[in-house]
Amino acid sequence: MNSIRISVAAIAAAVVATTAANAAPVDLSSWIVDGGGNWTVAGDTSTVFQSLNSAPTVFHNGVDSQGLSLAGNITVETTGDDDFIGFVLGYTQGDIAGNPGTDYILVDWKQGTQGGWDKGLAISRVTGPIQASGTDTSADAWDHVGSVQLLARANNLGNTGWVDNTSYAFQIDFTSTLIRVLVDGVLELQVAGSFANGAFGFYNFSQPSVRYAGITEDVLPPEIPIPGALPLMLTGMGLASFLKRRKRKA
Ligand SMILES: [Ca+2]
Ligand SMILES: [Ca+2]
Repeated sequence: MNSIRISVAAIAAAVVATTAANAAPVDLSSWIVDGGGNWTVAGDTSTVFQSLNSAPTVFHNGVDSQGLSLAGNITVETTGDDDFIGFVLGYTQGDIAGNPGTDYILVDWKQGTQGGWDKGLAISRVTGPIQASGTDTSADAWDHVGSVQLLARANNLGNTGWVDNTSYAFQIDFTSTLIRVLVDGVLELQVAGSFANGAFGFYNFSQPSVRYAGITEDVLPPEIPIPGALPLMLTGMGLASFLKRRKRKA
């Protein structure tokens, strides 16, 4: 059995100031395609567009990215589909097909409820292959079963789909012990645990016309100063004792 311990801190939605003062534009021309998507980097090299209603596909930086914060805007530029957009963290080329030891984090956002999955933004851990056709509504990556283990749904957008032709500002903080996802400056996901290192990437499944624009990268401080960094088990008991400790301290 894998001994990784993952927990979710039930932090109320909070507006967190982004620390983008030193953020640098990311050159996406060196990023790597995995899976069946068609990713085209724009002339400014910090924007990329994925055009196909494809099998699971990733576009990633190919380097260990813990200690970094990635930010930018994500927009679906069509009214014609309602499927998955998102991100991967700790990714290795070939993980879609299931490398030995596959272990990465998937942040995905579905516009519409369909098949065995409800609309909304969620975070999951992937430990095996997720190959499937672009329309397979019973795939592991669609229903979040088998190789894909749901960890949590987002604080506010957990049951809310993305909107057509609407840009969302995202920020993703990735360390060995903590992952945070902010959308439009609001903390949506915060998961503490022990995470494998690997690449930052973008993810689409069965969703065409997705643009990631103005991508920047920043170096995180050594310790992210928030209480969610405590290692807790993902159980009601772990969460209850965490909240109790917080209460006693308060
Ligand atoms: Ca669909
Ligand atoms: Ca689709």
